[in-house]
Amino acid sequence: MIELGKKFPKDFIWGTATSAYQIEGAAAVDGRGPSIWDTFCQQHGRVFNGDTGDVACDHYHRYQEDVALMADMGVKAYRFSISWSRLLPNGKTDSLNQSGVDFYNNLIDECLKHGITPWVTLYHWDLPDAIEVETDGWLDRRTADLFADYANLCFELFGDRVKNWITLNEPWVVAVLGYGQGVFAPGRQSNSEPYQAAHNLLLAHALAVNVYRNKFLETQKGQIGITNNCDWREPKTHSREDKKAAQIALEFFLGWFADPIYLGDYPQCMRERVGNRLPKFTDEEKALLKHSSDFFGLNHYTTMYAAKQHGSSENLSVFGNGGLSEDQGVQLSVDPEWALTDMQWAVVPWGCSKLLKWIAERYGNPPIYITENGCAYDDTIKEGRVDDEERQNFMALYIEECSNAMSCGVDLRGYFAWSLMDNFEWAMGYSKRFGLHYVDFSTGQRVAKESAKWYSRLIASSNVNTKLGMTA
Ligand code: PNW
Repeated sequence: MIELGKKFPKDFIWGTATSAYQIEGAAAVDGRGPSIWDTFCQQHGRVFNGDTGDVACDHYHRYQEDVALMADMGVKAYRFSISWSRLLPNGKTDSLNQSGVDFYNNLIDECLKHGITPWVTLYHWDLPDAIEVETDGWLDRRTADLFADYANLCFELFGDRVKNWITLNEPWVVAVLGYGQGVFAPGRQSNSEPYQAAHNLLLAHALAVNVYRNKFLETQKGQIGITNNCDWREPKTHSREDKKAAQIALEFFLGWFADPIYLGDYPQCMRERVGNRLPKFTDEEKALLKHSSDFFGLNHYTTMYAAKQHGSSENLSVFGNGGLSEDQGVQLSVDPEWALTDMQWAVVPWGCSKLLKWIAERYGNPPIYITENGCAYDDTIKEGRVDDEERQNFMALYIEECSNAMSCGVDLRGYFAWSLMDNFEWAMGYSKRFGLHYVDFSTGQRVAKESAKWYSRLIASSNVNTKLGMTA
């Protein structure tokens, strides 16, 4: 383990990540307006056990304790998100909520006080409900403009101290799970809306970056980018068909969002296969999008086999009825030998290095930050101790593959563990534990799992200057 730490450069950024709706709670406290996740949770049968983010980890009231947990671990960076409707209850800049401003100011200052660099995500899925109602959410181009206004406000309020901005978290999930399968807010099912929503999300990202670069960059001197999620897709066999299927699957997953930013338009295979359900960018929009990310934010969790689909598109696991699997003509599967996490996601560490290399090759070796990686296990606490060996193994193996990719020339600059603590796992409610800290949701008590201690030692060892044998 100590050896593993030494493989990383001293300035490698080790962090932990969370998001607002998953941890803050205080949903109706101090003037916060509802988001689409608040209303989604109210709908019967949407979220496991009827769970909601009303209280969650009560991070809104316990943020000092939570920053202290990170300080104890020695993490260098904390990735969190701002709740748009806590800052702007109706989504628009005429509704500024001073308590929200105070909360994020306090949180940022608390991080800085402990030498922890804030990495702020502007949008982690919690669209103000007022916008959903008024403009039809991400199906509406006006939502992109409202996002840019909100982003502008955040740069103005917090940009003196925040130097690392992430516009959107995982627009793929918003599009596919929110508008394709309907299992996430706003709960719509369609085979065309995901493409429409994705298009407006991409424009929202580009508009916000444009605001930052034109108005704030010169004085604030930060960096801004987007975080996309992608699994690895391994060809199921060596056949040319399956290799092509894996490539198509990756282009539909990551290329959908990264190609417009790095290459100027949607992947060719998407334009061919989706036809007129895929919106087109104007030349002006293409120019706005191209080079609109200073770094490549990547959330990575798992791997599946891809094969050319023969016959009908039934039985397509998580990609079920979104229309997207039909569009790809790809059959996904997992190897029965692969271990599964509590999310039923396969543990395939080598998929991580393969994906990193694929990104480096396709997009010209951009600086990459893994802004999420981690796993859910059914952790239990015994006499104050949470022995989550599986999580330590998972992280050690994935981090080892990060190091392997770096020795092949991939420009990986940081790793953020998902998550700092157990939290509201969206449609799975509180039934899935991703945390490095165990949270007792009836009392709010946090307990460092063994994985948190392990991660802390890893970080400390990577700070050791091997030549001098001294700590940084
Ligand atoms: C990410 N999928 O979500 C999110 O950024 C986090 O908020 C979340 O807690 C974490 O990963 C764990 O789930 C995803 O179905 C949700 O492919 C679903 C998928 C991928 C990522």
